[in-house]
Amino acid sequence: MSENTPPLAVPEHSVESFTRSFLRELNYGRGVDLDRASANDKYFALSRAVRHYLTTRWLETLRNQHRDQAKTVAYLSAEFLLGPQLENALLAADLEDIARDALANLGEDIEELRAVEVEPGLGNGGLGRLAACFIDSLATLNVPSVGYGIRYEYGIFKQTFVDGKQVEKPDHWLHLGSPWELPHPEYSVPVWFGGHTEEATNSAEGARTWVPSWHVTAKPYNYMVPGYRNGRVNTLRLWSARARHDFDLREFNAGEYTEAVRARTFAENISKVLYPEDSTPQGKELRLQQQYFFVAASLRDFLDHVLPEDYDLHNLPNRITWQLNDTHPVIAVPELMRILVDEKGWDWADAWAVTQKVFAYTCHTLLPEALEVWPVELLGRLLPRHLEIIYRINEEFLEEVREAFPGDELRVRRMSIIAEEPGRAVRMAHLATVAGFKVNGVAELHSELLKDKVLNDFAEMWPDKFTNVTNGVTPRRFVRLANPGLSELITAGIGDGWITDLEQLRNLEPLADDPEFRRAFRDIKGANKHRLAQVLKDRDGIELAGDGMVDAMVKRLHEYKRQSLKLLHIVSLYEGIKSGRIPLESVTPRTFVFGAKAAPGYVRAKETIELINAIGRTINADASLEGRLKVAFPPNYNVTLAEMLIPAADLSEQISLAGKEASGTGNMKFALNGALTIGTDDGANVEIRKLVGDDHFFLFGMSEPEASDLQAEGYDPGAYYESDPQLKAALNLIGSGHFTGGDRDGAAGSIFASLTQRDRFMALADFRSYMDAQERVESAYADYESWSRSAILNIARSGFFSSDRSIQDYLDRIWGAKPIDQNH
Ligand code: CRA
Repeated sequence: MSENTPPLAVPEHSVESFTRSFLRELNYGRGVDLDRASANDKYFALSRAVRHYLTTRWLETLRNQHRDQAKTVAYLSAEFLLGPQLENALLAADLEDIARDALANLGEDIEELRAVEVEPGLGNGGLGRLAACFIDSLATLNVPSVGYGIRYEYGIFKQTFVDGKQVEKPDHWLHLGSPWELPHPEYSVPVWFGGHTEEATNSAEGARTWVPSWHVTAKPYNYMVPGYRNGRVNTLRLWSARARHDFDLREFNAGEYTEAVRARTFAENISKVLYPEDSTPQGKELRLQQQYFFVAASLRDFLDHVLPEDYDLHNLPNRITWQLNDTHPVIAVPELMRILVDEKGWDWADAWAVTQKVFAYTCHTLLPEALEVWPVELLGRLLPRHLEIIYRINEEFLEEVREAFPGDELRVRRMSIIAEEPGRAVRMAHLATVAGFKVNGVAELHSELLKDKVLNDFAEMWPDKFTNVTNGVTPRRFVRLANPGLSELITAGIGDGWITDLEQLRNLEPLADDPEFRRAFRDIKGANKHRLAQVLKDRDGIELAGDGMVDAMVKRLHEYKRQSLKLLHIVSLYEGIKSGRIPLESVTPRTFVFGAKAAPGYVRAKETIELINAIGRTINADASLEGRLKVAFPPNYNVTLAEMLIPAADLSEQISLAGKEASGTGNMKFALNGALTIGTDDGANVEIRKLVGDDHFFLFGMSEPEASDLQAEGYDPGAYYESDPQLKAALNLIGSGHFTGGDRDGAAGSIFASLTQRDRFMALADFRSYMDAQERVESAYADYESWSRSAILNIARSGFFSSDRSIQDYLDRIWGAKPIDQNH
């Protein structure tokens, strides 16, 4: 569109105008009358009508971006766990009431149409959801930015339970189409793989020529990312892989029809499915193909299409930061070097100087086994030129190390980008740390541990490179949309400024002492529990324990997160009641809610799911516990369910072993919705506790230094088992097969053995302290008046955990903080 084209007008914000848009979309877009329209037709027409209101802003944003050539943040992420789009678009466009009324006038219920949407589950857990919160905040904060990722045809699997065991079903989220994506099949980027390298055709120092052997085409799908009512609509650009040509004609003519089609399928596999691993790297070739695929397309997109043709790339650091969301996109580093040296003919030193100023790296883990490593053989076969570039980066880097620490060859080996043992492999976190101008952790404790442990050698060499940006969550989705009752109450109390300035929640503090306000808060919590109870009943036939406490542990299933410790608490309560040690009347009525997917290949995690379900079955079927204890484990925990569940929770379980959870973001969502946390001193729990205050947080367990000391001394879970009779009784009950129909060999036996013999994440060591904290929870909850005061204070003091604040920190500390050499 030329600069002079008059902008489209935003359609009028009225029921009439919206109705017209809706019907037009139904007739022209779907080719049906209202009478004959399916729910999907109506959902599409509704979504498209909402989109009209955002499109003008979107085009404006793109036009301005093109005109201003302002510094842009490109968020490179293999995952964006977006959640339902319609509600967010309605909110951003300020159309919630108008759309509801328009549909009601036509005899339609907007809630029913909303239910048609299949959420795009293009992420595993925290990391992917964080990316989605960040692009929301980037748009709301008016930052010129673009998200780049992969349009997986299949997102995170759909979890079902069969006999209590997890069974994965493919998530074909696109089977009815998606009204939110705008494909541009005519605009595509080739991505090359394989082959060999040859002597360069240009004379640049360090150049080689890559002669690749096969390629695929990356086709973009654009998604609107609307800011909250600020007129900005950013773009999320997800790439889909297509075979370069429909058929190889030679093969086709020779009668090799199936062979030709097979090659096509092979290429298109690249964007077929999200790897369902969380905090575990997938050393699979296809995974590396995915990474290079989206990164190469994204770099090309920016360099060839966003920048003006005559742009002097020496100025790139003023124009862009590529933020690397964990190591998944790190192959972008050698890719940019390759473009600058081999294609543009820059000398190596010039190219490296620019490359080092445009990438910043966020690390999301502390588990050493979660750091990505690519075998040299694999990387060299798939991307031979990139491997050469990595070798040279490493050579020069190790020279620097030797200069800084003469004679310290052990250090050189530790820091090398290339690991020698067990096989030669590229350590992607090292490459990211060497190339990035900043490296950040995702919570204070995590960033400290990165500096002191995981990346300690690097922090000693470049102390200024390291910084912290504590994670955050978007208050639009996780308070305003998920909890309309609470949002209205807050707005009635302090105005609606909190939606974009979450620190304003502080103004709620005095209201925590107002009995009226507390009563209103309790009513809302009660209504949210009823809403949850209804949904769980309809969806899964699950009953809650009356109006009792809702105690929630929702997150990926992982040993370090310690769902097993939660089970030990439940079983110990149960055992205590059954043996008469705990009087039934003294037990707080409560429903333990779990939500957790296990990676399909993670056996222990799947056994834990089986055990949760087995324990749940036993407790839920026990008539004597009716109205006291329930275990609810709805399958397929996702963003949609999170929005239903979190607002209903009283207690938030954040019980990882200290030093293992990088941040956690569920913990923030719960606090913001007025749940109290029972948690270890881990990840962002540390900051939550500091802000809300010790009196309003149930801390338990070893600190990180205590845990690592105990590990170093030699941890013996057997000693805890033997010395704590209640712990022993709970474990024995599990081990005896009591919950598994007498079966001691399957999940129950395996988890019993692993906890008593190895207990890698020291659940047994923290058991006693956890039980004590649970007792404090019970007595605090008995005074629900004072509990609700604490809950309100949790909300009032959690404004820090807005992703708007995180993005502001990224702007201050990373994207804008480092003065960039204009003259380079
Ligand atoms: N699994 C961490 O474990 C953190 C998120 C987002 C994780 C969480 O503690 O809140 O990232 N790490 O920063 C990760 O994916 C590759 O590492 C996560 O989601």
